[in-house]
Amino acid sequence: MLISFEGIDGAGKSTQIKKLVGYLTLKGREVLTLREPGGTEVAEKIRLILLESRHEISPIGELLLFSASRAELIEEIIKPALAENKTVILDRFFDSTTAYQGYGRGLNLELLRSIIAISTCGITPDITFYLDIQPEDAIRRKFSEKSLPIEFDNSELDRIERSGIEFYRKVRQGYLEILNESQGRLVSLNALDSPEEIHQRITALLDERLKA
Ligand code: T5A
Repeated sequence: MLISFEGIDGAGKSTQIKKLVGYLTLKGREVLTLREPGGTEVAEKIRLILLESRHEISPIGELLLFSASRAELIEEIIKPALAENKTVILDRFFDSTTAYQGYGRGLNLELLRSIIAISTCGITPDITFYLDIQPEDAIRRKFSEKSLPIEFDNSELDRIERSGIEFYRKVRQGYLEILNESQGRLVSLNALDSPEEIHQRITALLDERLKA
């Protein structure tokens, strides 16, 4: 089974993934968690370029770098893990590309679909949990220890995070479009609920799907 988590930065994906890994492991499943971009030696190097570098990267360059990282992860780790019947949990997958590079940066969605098809070899999650949150709430949560308003040129922010609040509004709108078109693959969760409430909903849904 392939499960992905999506949402804007600070939505609570990593928090939920940790809880879900505990739950599935207790149920006797062999679970592998991976994050994008990253997950292989080459993909981690691409992650550094994408997030940590101070260089300007064009939208199309950004798209191709995220896609190259994904292609490495698919070939080296995801395909073999699925073949061994492992449960793979992804902290972001191709919906992030559609939301961030498509809706956020404004790249052509048809072009994106073709590149996603090439980089994933057509592999699609069985279920995607989308944690919905307004950008302002996500920023407040992520930087709760710091004073507001957060300046987006803050040197502690990564390259994508420095894109600004308007960018994040477009990304969230993109996720809502993806959700509408997903024919049930994406499940929307209110990221403002407590971590435990969200976890209960995720496990209830997964148990239901596994039974079916
Ligand atoms: N990107 C990625 C693209 O542009 N295109 C792509 O194709 C791909 C794959 C990756 C960046 O790359 C971009 C998107 C991203 O900008 P990243 O460093 O991997 O960056 O960052 P994120 O995936 O955004 O991870 P974050 O850690 O920022 O956010 P999470 O994992 O969603 O949030 P989490 O769980 O760390 O929680 C954040 C804070 O909120 C608290 C937590 O304790 C933590 O303090 N929290 C809650 N508080 C209250 N209620 C809840 N329900 C809470 N859940 C968590």
